[in-house]
Amino acid sequence: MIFLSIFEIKFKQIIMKKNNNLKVAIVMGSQSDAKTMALCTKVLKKFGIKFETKIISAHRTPKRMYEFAQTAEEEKFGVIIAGAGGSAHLPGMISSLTSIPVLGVPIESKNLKGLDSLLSIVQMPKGIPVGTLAVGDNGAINAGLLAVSIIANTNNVVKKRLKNWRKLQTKSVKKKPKF
Ligand code: RP5
Repeated sequence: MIFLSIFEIKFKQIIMKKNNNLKVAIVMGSQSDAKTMALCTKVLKKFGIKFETKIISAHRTPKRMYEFAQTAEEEKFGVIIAGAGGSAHLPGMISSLTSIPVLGVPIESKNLKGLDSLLSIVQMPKGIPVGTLAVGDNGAINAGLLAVSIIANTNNVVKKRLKNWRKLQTKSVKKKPKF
């Protein structure tokens, strides 16, 4: 029994070591998504997590999307954040090609204010999941934070930073409103 738990601890340490420098990929369908998706990069920088950014469109650059998703694991990405607007199939298509967790950020579109993007991303039929965040800036920031949480599972330094950041956030909320 004791031997087993020592073995389990060692195994966990090995897995942690192997995964403690996983990167995050931030991909977006168009240059026009960059302003929103920049908020993800801000979050990741704050927590000292490595990331790469790319423009990948499911319909305009399908080969690029395929190649990216096929090589994402060997490139040591631990999370993929995909932002897209309109008929936003990018996150779902990427998720269909890799088992790395995919977080979808619905970009606020001009005509439908992002409702089109939200429904396209959130309504994935069972079998291929996409973790869908809120429309626009809130979604981009929370996608960054969720990526931090996922990376924190195998990286104790990041876990500590996340816990501290949450404590500070809680402290910053005033008990009484100002009028
Ligand atoms: C999607 O189409 C992109 O994610 C973007 O949100 C939307 C519009 O793209 P542009 O026409 O601005 O390039 O693929």
